[in-house]
Amino acid sequence: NDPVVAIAGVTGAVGAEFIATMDRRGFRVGQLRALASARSAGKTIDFRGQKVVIEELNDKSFEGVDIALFSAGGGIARKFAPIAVKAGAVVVDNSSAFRMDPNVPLVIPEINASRIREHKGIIANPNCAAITALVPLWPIHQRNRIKRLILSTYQAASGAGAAAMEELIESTRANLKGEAYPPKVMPHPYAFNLFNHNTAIDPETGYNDEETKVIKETRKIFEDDRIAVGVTCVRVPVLRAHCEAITFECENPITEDQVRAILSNAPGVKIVDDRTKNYFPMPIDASGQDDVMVGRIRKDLSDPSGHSISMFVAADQLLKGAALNAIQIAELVPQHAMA
Ligand code: 11C
Repeated sequence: NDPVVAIAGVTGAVGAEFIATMDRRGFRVGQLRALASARSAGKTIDFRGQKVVIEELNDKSFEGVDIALFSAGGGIARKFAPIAVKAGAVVVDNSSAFRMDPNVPLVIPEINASRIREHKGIIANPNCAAITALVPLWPIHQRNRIKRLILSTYQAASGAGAAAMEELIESTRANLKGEAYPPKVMPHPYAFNLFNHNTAIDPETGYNDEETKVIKETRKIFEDDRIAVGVTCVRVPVLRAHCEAITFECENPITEDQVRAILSNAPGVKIVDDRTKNYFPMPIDASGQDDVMVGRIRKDLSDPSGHSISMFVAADQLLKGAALNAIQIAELVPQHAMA
């Protein structure tokens, strides 16, 4: 009796990775309901050797559904996730719509899988920039509380969707041919350029929305309201893996060897830190991989007290940043275990 699984947003970049990740992990699916906007209705997707016809997402889409995976943006989630819950489904939502709702668990399974059982129908998948930083920081935080965190992101096109990935490829091609390419999806030219994350800036704080999400989500996931977080989020011309330069200050002294020892056993983390070969985490290596790669682990020389470490991380935005984390959550809901 395998669960009936719906995917809302099946034609997007994350939707495609839901399908691939379910396949690769042997995620049990009795029946797949592929949901998207009217534009895609009637087309098909391949799932385990079968063609599945895409249906338009509507009020009736979730009847009989056990698990609904949403990657369709905040507006769609706000409208349809409550309908799915009412129909009896457990929703794992990738958008930011419900993340800060106190009744909604915000879950990275390596950190707080136990929160899943408190759900009231919706479980939120965190922001990808938050997931990328927090997977390796959590095991350190547990042993030696991180009281201050400063991170700068180098975010890939995939975080802005399949159309942004396309824009990166097409604008790079146009540039190399000496042709003009007016940006369509991104606010600025993307080829051979980088810019402030393409979300609104809070006029008072000067922080963009992505930065504000990382700050709030870190505190919720770590269940630590006192952690001081400073973030700068930047979009770079990379296709699908986010990188981050991270510096953190712990309550007690910490050495780079201690960090290496902790991270060498940490779930979801792979150390890539070869100083002799100048080989460290790169988006090209992180793409298609499940683990968050961590390297450049070193003492933060701006803190002579020895409480601070700097490091550089990379993770596939579409996998651990989105589809993989959501499927890991779905694997742990009773509807998957017991259907
Ligand atoms: C990006 N992290 O790379 C974003 C995409 O809050 O889930 C997803 C935004 C979110 O642009």
